[in-house]
Amino acid sequence: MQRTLSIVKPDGVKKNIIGEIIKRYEANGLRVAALKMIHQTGDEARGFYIVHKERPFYDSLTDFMSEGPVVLMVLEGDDAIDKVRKIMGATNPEDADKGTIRSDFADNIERNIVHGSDSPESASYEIAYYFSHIEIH
Ligand code: 3AN
Repeated sequence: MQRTLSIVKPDGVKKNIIGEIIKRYEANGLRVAALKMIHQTGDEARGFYIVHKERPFYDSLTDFMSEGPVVLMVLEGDDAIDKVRKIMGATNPEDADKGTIRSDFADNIERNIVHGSDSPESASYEIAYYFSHIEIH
């Protein structure tokens, strides 16, 4: 059993596909262990993406992540981290396999609909960033 953090980003919320995204996770054997919607500040988004602070897209990415509400969820299941990344598809939707969330819905490499933790270490940091232990079931 493994846990990972997934986010429906502001573009996914605007496109009204929260349910479609959760449905794909559940259909692939993942269980929603925690769920909430927040509209975070720029500082909160910058803290979440602190590992990218030297990257050229850091300001633009964190502006985007705070432009509107996001849906945060903890997903649990066998191999949850890799499973979520396969269901999302490649970071750049042009490279994403057909049938993945990003191939089906994303506009570009930045506005790419969903986030998923990329390692057990980042999953631990990211889950604890948004959820307290009493919110995870
Ligand atoms: P992933 O979300 O697929 O793990 P990361 O961790 O490399 O991708 O990047 C974090 C986020 O930063 C991406 N989800 C995307 O929104 C944005 N991003 C990544 N690379 C670029 C880029 N070259 N230009 C603009 N935004 C980017």
